Amino acid sequence: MRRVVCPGSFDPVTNGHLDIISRASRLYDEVVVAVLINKNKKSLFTVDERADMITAVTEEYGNVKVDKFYGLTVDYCKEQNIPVIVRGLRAVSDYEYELQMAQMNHRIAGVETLFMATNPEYAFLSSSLMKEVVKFGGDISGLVPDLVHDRLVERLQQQT
Ligand code: COD
Repeated sequence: MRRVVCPGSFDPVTNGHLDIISRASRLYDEVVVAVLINKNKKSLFTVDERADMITAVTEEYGNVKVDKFYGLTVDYCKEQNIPVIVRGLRAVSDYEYELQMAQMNHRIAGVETLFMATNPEYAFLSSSLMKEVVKFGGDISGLVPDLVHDRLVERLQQQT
Protein backbone atom coordinates (compact mmCIF):
# COMPACT_ATOMS: atom_id res chain seq x y z
CA MET A 1 0.00 0.00 0.00
CA ARG A 2 1.38 3.45 -0.97
CA ARG A 3 1.10 5.85 1.94
CA VAL A 4 2.18 9.45 2.52
CA VAL A 5 2.37 11.65 5.62
CA CYS A 6 1.05 15.21 5.51
CA PRO A 7 2.47 16.81 8.67
CA GLY A 8 1.59 20.21 10.06
CA SER A 9 0.14 22.38 12.79
CA PHE A 10 -3.32 22.80 11.23
CA ASP A 11 -4.43 25.46 13.74
CA PRO A 12 -7.00 25.24 12.19
CA VAL A 13 -7.24 23.37 8.88
CA THR A 14 -7.96 25.65 5.89
CA ASN A 15 -9.08 25.04 2.32
CA GLY A 16 -5.41 25.42 1.33
CA HIS A 17 -4.50 22.42 3.51
CA LEU A 18 -7.49 20.51 2.17
CA ASP A 19 -6.46 21.17 -1.40
CA ILE A 20 -3.10 19.48 -0.74
CA ILE A 21 -4.66 16.62 1.27
CA SER A 22 -7.32 15.89 -1.34
CA ARG A 23 -4.83 15.94 -4.23
CA ALA A 24 -2.46 13.66 -2.30
CA SER A 25 -5.38 11.33 -1.58
CA ARG A 26 -5.79 10.83 -5.34
CA LEU A 27 -2.10 9.92 -5.74
CA TYR A 28 -1.69 7.61 -2.74
CA ASP A 29 -3.68 4.72 -1.25
CA GLU A 30 -3.64 6.43 2.14
CA VAL A 31 -2.81 9.94 3.39
CA VAL A 32 -1.92 10.23 7.07
CA VAL A 33 -2.47 13.78 8.25
CA ALA A 34 -0.15 14.09 11.25
CA VAL A 35 -0.81 16.94 13.67
CA LEU A 36 2.28 18.07 15.58
CA ILE A 37 2.02 18.20 19.37
CA ASN A 38 4.08 21.32 19.98
CA LYS A 39 4.44 22.14 23.65
CA ASN A 40 6.32 25.38 22.92
CA LYS A 41 3.77 26.98 20.63
CA LYS A 42 0.56 28.53 21.88
CA SER A 43 -2.26 27.36 19.65
CA LEU A 44 -5.88 28.43 19.40
CA PHE A 45 -7.19 24.86 19.26
CA THR A 46 -5.93 21.84 21.20
CA VAL A 47 -4.31 19.04 19.23
CA ASP A 48 -7.41 16.90 19.74
CA GLU A 49 -9.71 19.67 18.51
CA ARG A 50 -7.53 20.20 15.42
CA ALA A 51 -7.41 16.47 14.70
CA ASP A 52 -11.19 16.13 15.13
CA MET A 53 -11.86 18.99 12.70
CA ILE A 54 -9.54 17.43 10.10
CA THR A 55 -11.23 14.04 10.56
CA ALA A 56 -14.66 15.57 10.00
CA VAL A 57 -13.73 17.53 6.89
CA THR A 58 -11.67 14.78 5.20
CA GLU A 59 -14.16 11.97 5.78
CA GLU A 60 -15.50 12.30 2.25
CA TYR A 61 -12.09 11.48 0.69
CA GLY A 62 -12.30 7.92 2.06
CA ASN A 63 -8.55 7.28 2.45
CA VAL A 64 -7.39 9.94 4.91
CA LYS A 65 -6.34 8.99 8.43
CA VAL A 66 -5.64 11.61 11.10
CA ASP A 67 -3.02 11.12 13.80
CA LYS A 68 -1.00 13.18 16.30
CA PHE A 69 2.74 13.04 16.88
CA TYR A 70 5.43 14.50 19.08
CA GLY A 71 9.07 14.97 18.08
CA LEU A 72 10.62 14.69 14.65
CA THR A 73 8.40 14.12 11.65
CA VAL A 74 10.91 11.61 10.27
CA ASP A 75 10.72 9.56 13.49
CA TYR A 76 6.96 9.43 13.05
CA CYS A 77 7.47 8.35 9.41
CA LYS A 78 9.84 5.57 10.52
CA GLU A 79 7.46 4.37 13.24
CA GLN A 80 4.64 4.21 10.72
CA ASN A 81 6.88 2.82 7.98
CA ILE A 82 5.94 5.63 5.57
CA PRO A 83 8.83 6.84 3.36
CA VAL A 84 7.29 10.05 1.96
CA ILE A 85 6.14 13.42 3.30
CA VAL A 86 3.92 15.73 1.23
CA ARG A 87 4.18 19.50 1.68
CA GLY A 88 2.35 22.35 0.00
CA LEU A 89 4.38 25.19 -1.51
CA ARG A 90 2.56 28.50 -1.59
CA ALA A 91 5.22 30.94 -2.67
CA VAL A 92 8.97 31.48 -2.92
CA SER A 93 8.90 32.50 0.73
CA ASP A 94 7.94 28.91 1.70
CA TYR A 95 10.67 27.43 -0.45
CA GLU A 96 13.84 28.09 1.56
CA TYR A 97 12.51 26.64 4.81
CA GLU A 98 10.83 23.73 3.06
CA LEU A 99 13.97 22.87 1.09
CA GLN A 100 16.07 22.96 4.25
CA MET A 101 13.64 20.64 6.07
CA ALA A 102 13.38 18.27 3.10
CA GLN A 103 17.16 18.01 2.78
CA MET A 104 17.64 17.47 6.51
CA ASN A 105 14.86 14.86 6.61
CA HIS A 106 16.49 13.03 3.75
CA ARG A 107 19.93 13.26 5.32
CA ILE A 108 18.95 12.00 8.76
CA ALA A 109 16.38 9.39 7.81
CA GLY A 110 16.24 8.91 4.04
CA VAL A 111 12.65 10.19 4.03
CA GLU A 112 11.62 11.81 0.74
CA THR A 113 9.54 15.00 0.43
CA LEU A 114 7.00 15.58 -2.31
CA PHE A 115 6.24 19.27 -2.93
CA MET A 116 2.88 20.16 -4.32
CA ALA A 117 2.33 23.59 -5.84
CA THR A 118 -0.62 25.24 -4.18
CA ASN A 119 -3.82 25.94 -6.04
CA PRO A 120 -3.54 29.70 -6.83
CA GLU A 121 -7.06 30.12 -5.44
CA TYR A 122 -5.66 29.33 -1.97
CA ALA A 123 -2.07 30.55 -2.29
CA PHE A 124 -2.57 33.43 0.15
CA LEU A 125 -4.18 31.31 2.88
CA SER A 126 -2.59 30.52 6.21
CA SER A 127 -4.12 29.48 9.53
CA SER A 128 -2.73 32.58 11.24
CA LEU A 129 -4.26 34.92 8.68
CA MET A 130 -7.62 33.19 9.09
CA LYS A 131 -7.48 33.73 12.86
CA GLU A 132 -6.55 37.38 12.50
CA VAL A 133 -9.28 38.15 9.98
CA VAL A 134 -11.99 36.43 12.06
CA LYS A 135 -10.76 38.11 15.25
CA PHE A 136 -11.46 41.51 13.73
CA GLY A 137 -14.77 40.54 12.18
CA GLY A 138 -13.66 39.87 8.59
CA ASP A 139 -15.36 37.38 6.31
CA ILE A 140 -13.47 34.16 5.55
CA SER A 141 -16.33 32.17 4.05
CA GLY A 142 -15.12 29.92 1.23
CA LEU A 143 -11.59 29.89 2.66
CA VAL A 144 -12.16 27.32 5.41
CA PRO A 145 -14.76 24.55 5.71
CA ASP A 146 -18.06 25.70 7.30
CA LEU A 147 -17.41 23.63 10.42
CA VAL A 148 -14.02 25.30 10.93
CA HIS A 149 -15.55 28.72 10.28
CA ASP A 150 -18.11 28.18 13.05
CA ARG A 151 -15.50 26.87 15.52
CA LEU A 152 -13.19 29.80 14.77
CA VAL A 153 -15.90 32.39 15.31
CA GLU A 154 -17.03 30.65 18.51
CA ARG A 155 -13.48 30.33 19.93
CA LEU A 156 -12.41 33.87 19.07
CA GLN A 157 -15.63 35.35 20.45
CA GLN A 158 -14.93 33.56 23.74
CA GLN A 159 -11.59 35.35 23.87
CA THR A 160 -12.90 38.89 23.42
N1 COD B 1 -1.94 26.13 0.18
C1 COD B 1 -1.22 24.98 0.06
N2 COD B 1 -0.58 24.39 1.09
C2 COD B 1 -0.67 24.96 2.27
C3 COD B 1 -1.41 26.14 2.50
C4 COD B 1 -2.05 26.74 1.37
N3 COD B 1 -2.73 27.89 1.47
N4 COD B 1 -1.31 26.48 3.80
C5 COD B 1 -0.53 25.54 4.37
N5 COD B 1 -0.16 24.63 3.45
C6 COD B 1 0.67 23.44 3.63
C7 COD B 1 2.02 23.78 4.22
O1 COD B 1 2.92 24.16 3.23
C8 COD B 1 2.35 22.45 4.82
O2 COD B 1 2.82 21.57 3.84
C9 COD B 1 1.02 21.93 5.35
O3 COD B 1 0.05 22.60 4.58
C10 COD B 1 0.81 22.19 6.83
O4 COD B 1 0.92 23.58 7.08
P1 COD B 1 0.93 24.16 8.58
O5 COD B 1 1.23 25.62 8.48
O6 COD B 1 -0.31 23.77 9.29
O7 COD B 1 2.08 23.37 9.28
P2 COD B 1 3.60 23.77 9.50
O8 COD B 1 4.21 24.25 8.22
O9 COD B 1 3.67 24.66 10.68
O10 COD B 1 4.25 22.35 9.88
C11 COD B 1 5.59 22.29 10.19
C12 COD B 1 5.94 20.90 10.72
C13 COD B 1 5.07 20.54 11.90
C14 COD B 1 5.71 19.87 9.64
C15 COD B 1 7.44 20.98 11.09
O11 COD B 1 7.67 22.02 11.98
C16 COD B 1 7.93 19.68 11.70
O12 COD B 1 8.14 18.71 10.99
N6 COD B 1 8.06 19.68 13.04
C17 COD B 1 8.46 18.51 13.82
C18 COD B 1 9.96 18.60 14.18
C19 COD B 1 10.76 18.37 12.92
O13 COD B 1 10.77 17.28 12.38
N7 COD B 1 11.39 19.46 12.44
C20 COD B 1 12.08 19.50 11.18
C21 COD B 1 13.49 19.06 11.34
S1 COD B 1 14.30 19.04 9.78
